[in-house]
Amino acid sequence: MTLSGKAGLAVIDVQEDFCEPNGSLAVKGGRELAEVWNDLLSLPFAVKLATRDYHPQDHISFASQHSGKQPFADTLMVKNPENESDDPFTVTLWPDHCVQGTKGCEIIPELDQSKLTQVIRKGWDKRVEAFSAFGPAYRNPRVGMSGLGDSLREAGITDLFVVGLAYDYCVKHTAIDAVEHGFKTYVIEDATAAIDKSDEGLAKLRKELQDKGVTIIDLNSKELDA
Ligand code: VGL
Ligand code: ZN
Repeated sequence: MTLSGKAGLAVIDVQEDFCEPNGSLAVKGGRELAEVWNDLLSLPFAVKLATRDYHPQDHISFASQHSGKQPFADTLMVKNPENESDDPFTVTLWPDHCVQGTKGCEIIPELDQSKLTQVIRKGWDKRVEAFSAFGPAYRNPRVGMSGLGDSLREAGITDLFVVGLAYDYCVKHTAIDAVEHGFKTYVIEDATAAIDKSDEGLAKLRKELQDKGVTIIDLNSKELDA
């Protein structure tokens, strides 16, 4: 295929809080990928979007909002705020991160934002977790959707390439959602970094992505030939 015309690139959550040295939820090896992302942004994708995790201070995913709960160790069952009988989700509780207006919420300066066609904010509804660029995972009814599916379709995009941070959370969920929204979806694995870098963790992640219809490629793959 040729990238031009029908392919979009989604650069997920390349923000200070997901990067060393000061990020509250830093992914090792994240900031070092900036050059790779900038190179990808130079390819002829028709849409080049970045996302920002964009939480209010009292977001439900912060352990600090739940007394006695510890980040990473504890989870919380979260219902669809618009329909208590929709499937609830068990969410991991995190350190406070990507709070609107803070340094941690900023896109890292190493990313060349001048190449972006759009920036999408997610995670702004304090009632729900939202790993995916398309919005939270509730389906009945959908809540807090970003409108990304429609805007990509209107732009004529059929294929979406997903990179950024973190591979095992927001990259994963954006890619799985993109398949559900009908896009031929690729994760460029060497343009992502995971929180859980264990072999077992990565093997499970790859299988889950492939089972859901996501194609895992790398920077040398022919799919990226312009
Ligand atoms: C993310 C955990 C919490 C991510 C966002 O961008 O992968 N992970 N919020
Ligand atoms: Zn978050």
